Amino acid sequence: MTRVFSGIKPTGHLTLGNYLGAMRRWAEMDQHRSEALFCIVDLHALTVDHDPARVRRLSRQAATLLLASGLDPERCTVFVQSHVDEHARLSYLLECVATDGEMRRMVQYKEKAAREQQRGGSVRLSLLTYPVLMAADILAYGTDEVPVGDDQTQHVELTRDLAVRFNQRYGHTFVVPKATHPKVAARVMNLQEPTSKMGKSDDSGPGIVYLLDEPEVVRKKVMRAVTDSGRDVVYDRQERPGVANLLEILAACEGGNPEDLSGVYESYGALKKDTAEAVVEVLRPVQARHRELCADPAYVEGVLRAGSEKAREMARPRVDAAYRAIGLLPS
Ligand code: AQP
Repeated sequence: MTRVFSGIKPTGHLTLGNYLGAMRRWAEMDQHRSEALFCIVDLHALTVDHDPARVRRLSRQAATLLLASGLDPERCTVFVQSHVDEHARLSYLLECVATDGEMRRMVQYKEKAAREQQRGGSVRLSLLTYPVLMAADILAYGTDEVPVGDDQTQHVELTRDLAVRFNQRYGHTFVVPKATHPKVAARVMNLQEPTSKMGKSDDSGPGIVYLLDEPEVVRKKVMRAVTDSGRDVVYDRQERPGVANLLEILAACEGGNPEDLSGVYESYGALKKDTAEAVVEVLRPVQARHRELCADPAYVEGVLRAGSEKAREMARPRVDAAYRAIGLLPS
């Protein structure tokens, strides 16, 4: 059976981008057709300036929202990265396979390091090395597929390179995984800055739809989305990024494709109105289930505890094998 692994970082409140780019597919598709693991990758949240209490809060919220979005613990494993030591154990070995140059080429590192410096902060070493930890997250489980938004493509490519290199040098140990992306909305853009990704750790609130935004807030944000000069509704990501983003969001919510929808609308206003309603409807059941789950935190904790135990059992043999293969004595 295909093995699937993916994760979500508790660095901010989860967004429509996280949902359409990743979470929805995990719930609707991946958990039904594969042996799937979904992880709150909390160690990754420590790579930038962070508040410990906030990371704890966001980790619980992310777990609750993953379940609210339809992940079923009977069908998949939901757990927290820091509860399974194998991730950090394997990460060190992979650091001994990765090169400094390859880490510095990571686009997210360059962007986030620049952002930290602009804010006057220092750049943590873990920001440079975290793609190796991500590779460990994936490789520890013999993962075949990594369902992600397209901002993660480069990191999955690095994971493949490290797996191949390790296997060539030390003997076959890891499955070489591949990234999978949704057909539509693989990169949902910020509504106020449609050439930038809608990211949960961005500061610009009005351009970001959060999964827990009230319907009125969603409507306001979508109705105020930046569109492009011109009047006709055409799907052109280069020339009309604002309209293209709305068409993609609408298509993703309704299950169509953005090119077909572009012919349906005669004004930006009508497109925004339908997009806003489509987003409200997609979020409605997630928010309702989230309210129920918030009333039962012990259930969520139980799911995470059981998930960690299962994940540990799955990861340990492969990580132990990697320790032996690279030349370390068995304990
Ligand atoms: N805008 C997006 N469109 C499509 N997919 C997206 N994903 C994230 N944003 C979009 C996908 O959601 C999954 C989890 O993302 P993450 O937690 O690894 O990272 P993030 O949401 O991108 O947030 P960061 O890194 O904390 O901050 P920013 O946003 O500033 O970079 C992934 O599969 C991701 O592709």
